[in-house]
Amino acid sequence: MTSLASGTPIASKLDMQHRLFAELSAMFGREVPLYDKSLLVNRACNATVCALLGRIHPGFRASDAEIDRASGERHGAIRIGRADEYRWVCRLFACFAMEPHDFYDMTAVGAKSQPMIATAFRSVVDPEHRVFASLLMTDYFEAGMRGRIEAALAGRTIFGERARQLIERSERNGGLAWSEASELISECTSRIFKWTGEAHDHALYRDLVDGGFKIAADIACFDSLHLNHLTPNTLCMDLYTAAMKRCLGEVDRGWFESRACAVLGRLAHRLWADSRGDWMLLHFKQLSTADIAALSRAQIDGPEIAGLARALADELDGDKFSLEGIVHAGSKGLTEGPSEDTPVFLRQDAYRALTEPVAFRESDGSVVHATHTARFGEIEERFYACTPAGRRLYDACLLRADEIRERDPELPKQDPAQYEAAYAAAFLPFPKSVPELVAAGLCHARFRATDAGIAARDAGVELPCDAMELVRRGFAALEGLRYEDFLPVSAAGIFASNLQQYGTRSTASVKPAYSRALIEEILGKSVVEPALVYAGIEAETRLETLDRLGVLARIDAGERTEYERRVAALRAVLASCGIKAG
Ligand code: OOG
Ligand code: NI
Repeated sequence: MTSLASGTPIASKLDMQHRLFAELSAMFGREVPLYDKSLLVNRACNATVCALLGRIHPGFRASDAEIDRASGERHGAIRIGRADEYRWVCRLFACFAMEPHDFYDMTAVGAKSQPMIATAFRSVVDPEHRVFASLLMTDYFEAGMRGRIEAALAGRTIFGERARQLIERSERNGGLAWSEASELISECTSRIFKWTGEAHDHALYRDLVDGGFKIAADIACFDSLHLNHLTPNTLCMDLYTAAMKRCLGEVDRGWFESRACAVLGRLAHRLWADSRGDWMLLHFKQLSTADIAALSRAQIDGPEIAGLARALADELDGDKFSLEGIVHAGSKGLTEGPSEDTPVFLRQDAYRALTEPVAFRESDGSVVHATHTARFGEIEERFYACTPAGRRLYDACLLRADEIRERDPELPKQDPAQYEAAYAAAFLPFPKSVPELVAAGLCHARFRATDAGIAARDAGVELPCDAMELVRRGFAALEGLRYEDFLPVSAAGIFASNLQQYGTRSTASVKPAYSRALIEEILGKSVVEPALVYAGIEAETRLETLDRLGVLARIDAGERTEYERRVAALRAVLASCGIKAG
């Protein structure tokens, strides 16, 4: 452990990150009671999935701490008003080992456009939490409105003196002592990201909302970077969304039980067929391949599944889950992302934005009591990272899936089974298992030599030099890389869909164009290209595996050069973030 000049140990930035997110989650739970309830619902659903796993793998038991970890928050979203604030946010997250990843231009997504550009802060090599941080582009607006927004933002101070001092100290010393880290976390939860229920300039607020710019209103008239949402992780999206519908009073108990039975039955079937344990490896980071290979397997029958569904329904009927007295706008009822059977990128769902009271302080000293609708509750389930070819195929499938929704917007409600089948049909071109996805060049994986492979090499067996052939014959193994970023394109859709409002159009005389270079200039830092990281990890582990199995010298020279180029690109990214390779 490294220490400061005083000899005090430096806090691990990753540990600080876990603490920050635990405390943000506690803060958000106090601010938004429905979020707190949704965490309970999610935990109950994840515990049910773990119980199912325990039946299928009789040796498997998840401890309370493991269920907590699997159920925790995975991302948050904040919206920022000024470029200087954006740079401070970047410097703040760097104290928690979170670097900007990817450039999202929300102004250029057709009808879903918003006056925002964005990046996501997360750690490069050990991502657990992430924050989607967008910046309002005031030059998207005509001069008059632009001036009003900038004036409303000019007076605010998001980062106080102490927060800035701590960030600078962390930069100077390479980290903070725990006492300082705790202070910085408390700056985050008591000021920077705290919801105050106070705003200013109600006239501007109304004009922005009436003009369709609800997101700009959520930024320009407030004095903190309040969290828009925090998104926990589910082990089974369809079970969670059914449970939330039940708790929000949208469906009756009979509907819930039959849906839970169907969903758990489908999952049981998948887990049963998954002899390599890919699903468990993806959903439980703490489990190793050896742990999973050691698990025994048992059949589970219909009545047992019905029993699990009934027990969950009983639990959700308890007082703890009662939403009585909590105002809400219902669930969105549409899951974004790939179909249920296609394990790429991530799936997300949400409950709709809540209408909350806000007091507007006016310049003449008066107070206007009004409401604000922006904060919503999301949930996510993460799958595998796509290659560029996988991404193109995803985009093409999504286009077809969107057509199904547009053709008949009522279908998901009227005939969920038919809608699900049609949505899944749109994603048929995707194979559904990790080895097939990797073999088709659609998803990334990490490779390793197996004991059998090493024994064969030692025995002088002539091994093939194709990595997938080595996997097929058991000399190597692969593990899909989890996707750690945001849903392509649909981030903009997420802004819109939770507000029940579609996109915006620039009112500037010439719509400005925004670029990665611009966001890097604002941040004072280069933005990590996640595609290089996924491809680099895959290339590095492919080369290592082939080398360990003694076949590296036999692979095609062009292929080898390409993998080495990808490894060099990964190293360059890591070096630019101050991370040592290896
Ligand atoms: C951010 C929207 C993006 C996601 O999950 O894609 C996002 C926002 O609404 O501010 O959080
Ligand atoms: Ni989100």
